Amino acid sequence: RAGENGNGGGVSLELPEIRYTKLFINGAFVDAVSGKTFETRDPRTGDVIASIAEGDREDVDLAVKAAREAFDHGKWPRMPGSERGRIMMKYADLVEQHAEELTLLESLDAGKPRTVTRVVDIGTSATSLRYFAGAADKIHGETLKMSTQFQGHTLREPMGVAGLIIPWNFPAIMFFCKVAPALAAGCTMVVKPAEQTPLSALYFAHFAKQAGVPDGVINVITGFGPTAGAAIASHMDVDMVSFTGSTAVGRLIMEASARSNLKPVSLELGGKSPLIIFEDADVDLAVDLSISANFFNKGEACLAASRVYLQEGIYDRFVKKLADRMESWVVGDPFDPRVNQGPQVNKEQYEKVLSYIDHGKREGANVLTGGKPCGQRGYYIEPTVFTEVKDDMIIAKEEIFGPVMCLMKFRTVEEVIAKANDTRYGLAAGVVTKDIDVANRMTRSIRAGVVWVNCYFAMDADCPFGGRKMSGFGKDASMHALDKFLAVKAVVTPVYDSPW
Ligand code: TXE
Repeated sequence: RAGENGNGGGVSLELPEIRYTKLFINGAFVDAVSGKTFETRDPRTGDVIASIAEGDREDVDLAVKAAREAFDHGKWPRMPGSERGRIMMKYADLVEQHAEELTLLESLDAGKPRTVTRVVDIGTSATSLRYFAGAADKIHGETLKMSTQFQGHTLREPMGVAGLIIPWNFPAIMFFCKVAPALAAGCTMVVKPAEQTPLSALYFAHFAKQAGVPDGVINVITGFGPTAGAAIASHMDVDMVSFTGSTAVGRLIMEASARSNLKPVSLELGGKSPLIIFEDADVDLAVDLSISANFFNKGEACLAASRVYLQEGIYDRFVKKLADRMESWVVGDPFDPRVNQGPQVNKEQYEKVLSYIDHGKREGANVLTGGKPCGQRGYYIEPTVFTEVKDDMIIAKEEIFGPVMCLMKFRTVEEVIAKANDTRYGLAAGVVTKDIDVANRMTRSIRAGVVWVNCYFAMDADCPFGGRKMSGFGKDASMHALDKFLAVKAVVTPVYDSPW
């Protein structure tokens, strides 16, 4: 039950030894030039897990130099794609062989339920590597007939040195979402994991080397955003940046690009996605989807559907069933297999979510479930459902990034289309209905990167992922992600005496 087990870590188990805590530059683990370190903490307790090297501008310079050398003169961009693919397959095998250890690390650092982490976070990482490994030898151009005097073809060449800046909510998935297509394309890279969750990226760097990825191709700089992250975004020798994080920092990344070398950027930012439930929906399915769309990963998901719109005729039935279902939802230590929801990632996020819950109460929304922190220690929050939410309340407009669901009513299809699109974001949406005509109308009308019908969070390596409007632009996953890391070059030659 919500709150009952939010006790800040009662499960004892053998935690893995933290083996990698330094920057990874040119194939070696090294201290930061400044010698500084920062602490990564266990969200169950707030206690320190390990001290990690704190990279800054000088370290980024060294990493970019190594990546530049590996790109300009190294083997990786020049080897046959099939060979890159073979090494990437080996890399995926290593991730899978160490899945248990990686699962513990990721669950510990990010406060994720261990059983889910094994399948979702670590499982998906290996899948993503294999997907792009298979693409590495299928990078084709086009032939261009042009006029009778000329013919052309296009080459798709690796972009160069990629800067990959990663958030803390899915550290492993986001690492491979960006690293795997960059590797397949033949790029070299400097990766900056989030300061809240630096552990898994350093292990992934180690496995890359073991798999045979040459030195300098993957460099990992742990450290903070305004220092290490900003140094990557403004670096004159970084050829592109792929970023996932907040909309505010996305803006800084574009500014840094504009002020430095105009590097292309792709941004995967925040969201305030709608889940729209029509009267004819299967109410059990609708309740299940609303729970996973809001409470999966304790709501720390850019795709979370924190605006749930219910057609009038289903509202009361839905609310009753949802309240019943939440009775068996367990918040607590993510290492306990019965637990559905772990702690928020850190104190800052915990306080941010609680302040949104306070806003909701003050603005007059009704608390159906939750509404409070839970447990004695750590960053646990009860899964919170607000009813009677009005469109202009702060909780209905801003990204909360925590376990908070807002329920709102609507009458007609036209009305809900307008409400769904009345947001600065455009990341995802869900529609629950048995009526194919309504479903088709909704999928065509909603301005978002993905619209799920009778499902939510259905993701795949082959399914493009990325938003519109202030949710950013550019795709992760799918062949569209590979395209980001490739530059198209047209090559033209004259043709004399063509018979055509
Ligand atoms: O994100 P930041 P924060 C949203 C979510 C969350 C809020 C704040 O609403 O509550 O953002 O989270 C690096 N130049 N999302 O503050 O700061 C930073 O070190 C370059 C949604 O943690 O955007 C980290 O590696 N890089 C999101 C990464 O950016 C900088 C996931 C993300 O951190 C930088 C995370 C700078 N000036 C938060 N400043 C999603 N789309 O899933 C920070 N960083």
